[in-house]
Amino acid sequence: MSKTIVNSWNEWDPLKHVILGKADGCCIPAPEPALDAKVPEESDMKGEYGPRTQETVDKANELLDNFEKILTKRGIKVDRPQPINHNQKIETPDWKSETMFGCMPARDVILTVGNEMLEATMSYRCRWFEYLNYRPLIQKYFNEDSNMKHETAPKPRLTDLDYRKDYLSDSIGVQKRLEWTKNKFFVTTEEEPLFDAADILRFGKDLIVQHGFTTNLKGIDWLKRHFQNHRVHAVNFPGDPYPIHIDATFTPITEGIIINNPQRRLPEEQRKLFEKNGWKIIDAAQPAHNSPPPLCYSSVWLSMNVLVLDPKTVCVEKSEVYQAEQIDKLGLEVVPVELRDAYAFGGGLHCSTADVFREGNLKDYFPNQ
Ligand code: DAV
Repeated sequence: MSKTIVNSWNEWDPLKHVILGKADGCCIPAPEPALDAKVPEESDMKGEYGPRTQETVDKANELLDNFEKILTKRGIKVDRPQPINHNQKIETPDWKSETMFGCMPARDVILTVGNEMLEATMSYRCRWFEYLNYRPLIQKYFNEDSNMKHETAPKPRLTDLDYRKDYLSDSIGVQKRLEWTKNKFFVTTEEEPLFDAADILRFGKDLIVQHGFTTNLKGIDWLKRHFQNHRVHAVNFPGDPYPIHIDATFTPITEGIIINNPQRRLPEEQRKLFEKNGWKIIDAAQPAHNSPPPLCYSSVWLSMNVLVLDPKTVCVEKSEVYQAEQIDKLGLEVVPVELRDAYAFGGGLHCSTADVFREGNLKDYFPNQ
């Protein structure tokens, strides 16, 4: 038997091996239908695209390298992707895109479930080829671990049929957006299965998946059929005008406790699964900032985008003092990690990482369904 390299069933078991993204060559992608729906109307990014400045790349990489050191010191093996040139035109028979995006948020692309690493379909054209940054690592795991499964979801066509034209307007307004997202009228249609890996949280036998801009119901159906030994649950969070990725909205911080964005509460009906099984869903603390850093897609709620190292230890972004205080009061150790100046490259501590190995086996945390 070869060595087990890939094994991770949930978000909180002791982390031993992780992929951490890089900021190299990251581009602000050119306009495209799904992306336009996500960039907030008042954002400083509207209309901008092309490579980010070397100065901001260097700063983000300095912080990411430091994050690597913190993890390594705690005995966690850290692997880094091999960045491809993101600043090049790409195309398929169906579309062209001026640039790609980058390889900082590894979590968006790779979903690890047990011994399997699954490359998500992704839902933006500029991110269609993003898996290539991670292929050297995944190939290595495949070669070294004879039990590891390398899977890739069906590549989507991403034609205009995948996106609702209603979202192309520049002046929808937050009120209308909130109404639409509450009614699950998202930018992506049900043309074909779509999902980003960061819409999925792993709770042993149960996978919790956010239905929103980046993951559609067909994508969730695909996941159900793919993970036949799991129970796959769709959730949605009214109150979020730009619902992409679950990890600034709903975050398990240890077994039994989830922090939920108080502006994006899980609807009553969907809370039952957690409550019936003795899990607590509590409001997350307020973010320490009133606005995101410059040229950043994500909201201030990256405050909740924590990386759990083990059931008693949580990495929290260094400036997020309220979030740190809340986690500390819950009796967990907080490891502060400075990363705010890397947020613009694709997210926070959870986004920038993808699990390779956590101790522990497949367990049923929700026996009462
Ligand atoms: O609140 O902007 C960010 C999630 C990034 N993976 C937000 C969601």
